[in-house]
Amino acid sequence: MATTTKHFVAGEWRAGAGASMTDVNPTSGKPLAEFPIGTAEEVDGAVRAARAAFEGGWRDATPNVRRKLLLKLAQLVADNAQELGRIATDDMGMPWAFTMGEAIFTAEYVEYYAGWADKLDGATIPLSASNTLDYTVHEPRGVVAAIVPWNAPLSLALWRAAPALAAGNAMVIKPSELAPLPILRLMDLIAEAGFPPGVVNCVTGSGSETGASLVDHPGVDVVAFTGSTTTGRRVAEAAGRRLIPVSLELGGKSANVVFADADLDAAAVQACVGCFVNTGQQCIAGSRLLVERSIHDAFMEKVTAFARGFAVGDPMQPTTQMGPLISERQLDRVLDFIGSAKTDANIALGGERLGGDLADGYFVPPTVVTGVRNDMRIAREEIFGPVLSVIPFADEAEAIAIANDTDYGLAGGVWTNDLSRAHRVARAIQAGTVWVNSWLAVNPQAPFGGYKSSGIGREGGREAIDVYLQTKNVYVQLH
Ligand code: TXE
Repeated sequence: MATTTKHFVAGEWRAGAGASMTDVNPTSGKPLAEFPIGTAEEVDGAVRAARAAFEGGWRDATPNVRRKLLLKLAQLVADNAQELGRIATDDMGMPWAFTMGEAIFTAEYVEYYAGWADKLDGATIPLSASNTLDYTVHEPRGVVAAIVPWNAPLSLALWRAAPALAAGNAMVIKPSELAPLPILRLMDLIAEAGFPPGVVNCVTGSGSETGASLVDHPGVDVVAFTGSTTTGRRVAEAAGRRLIPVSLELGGKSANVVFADADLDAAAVQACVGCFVNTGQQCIAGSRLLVERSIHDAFMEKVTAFARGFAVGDPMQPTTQMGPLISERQLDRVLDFIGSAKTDANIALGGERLGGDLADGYFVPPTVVTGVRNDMRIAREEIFGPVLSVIPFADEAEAIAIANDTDYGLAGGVWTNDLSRAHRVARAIQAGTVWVNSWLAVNPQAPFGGYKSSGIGREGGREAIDVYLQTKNVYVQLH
């Protein structure tokens, strides 16, 4: 009998009042838990709890109090990395070795933003008017709604929560209906760290009911959303109606460009890792591999040889490198994309659902599709699966044109040993992150976010805090 989870509101666990949904383990296809679908009334209760906490003292908590609480939380997340990792692996299928690492890495994000809590200083501004003192202060906005996806639930929740809390806001988090459990465990750690009741609340449920109620709630002052571009547009429309700021981290279709003069062994490894990690379910997947025509065949031999060696299987095993897709729906979607390429391109590796011991889960192996044109569906839409679309190019100009011929602009990569070309191409790629001779690196200190339809705003670095703050200018007439 699967356990039934609760909402976390005003520092206490509250049973759901409405219907529930089943959370499924994607490795076994078996139910893991029942979780309540937060109703509009429950969302209202959570937003009111956040507002009460904000106005009842949290807004005025001194920066060093916020810093210490965040440092405590970072420590708890790191100390509980094994358990948090196991919960995430059961819930969404990323291998345990990686979900544990994700928890430890995410603790560093929280530490980093703890450091910002007491450094959000304003300015004194010299005016042309004499006898006037002018200064600015940055104030928290109030209640932040954070809508979180399933592909890295813990880190994507804390990438939002850490800067929002460092800035002095209260929040309501809505986890994805596909992987709510790591975030519910995080609520225990938030309480244990000592955050006052109501500062962080969590309401589970569907996007159409719970998520939409939260985004539309008049008590929400900022919406921070990570998810698909389609839903991101809906969220931005709702925020636009209420004229509140929104930060959107959306999808991608990133191009990884490999020139003939690159270190081809390193490029082949990273082309695979950058696309297949987390079963391709990452916004920064290097899902379009652009290869200079003169080295195409030799390079693709290296890529397919490495991809073939990926250990796919039970994500709780320490040697597993790739687990299942998140759901049966995602499995069907990925197979449909692969099917769409079968007539016009060449499936060089993978392409079929895995059976045998893995037949109950949603497993697809690393899949390499060669001979792809950039106008094909697999090259244009975000697949969110382990599918690498390989597109040949003749020269630098063509590579840049193909890389930028997309609605998305989250990331890009360039592999070359020519220093000038590396910088030229990095400058030309229209994306929020460009990796040179690497792929996948993200860091708390560095901004991360999208150009074009990949989003608005940045996570990481000082910039991530701005959306959670508003600036007040104070004029003081001196006599
Ligand atoms: O995403 P959704 P889904 C992409 C990826 C994937 C596809 C679908 O291509 O295959 O999106 O995934 C909440 N108002 N990414 O359906 O719908 C929802 O409950 C408010 C890329 O899971 O965008 C969940 O909490 N909230 C991405 C969150 O939005 C709503 C990560 C994301 O769900 C809502 C995830 C509404 N109207 C998917 N509708 C990335 N950038 O990494 C849904 N939600």
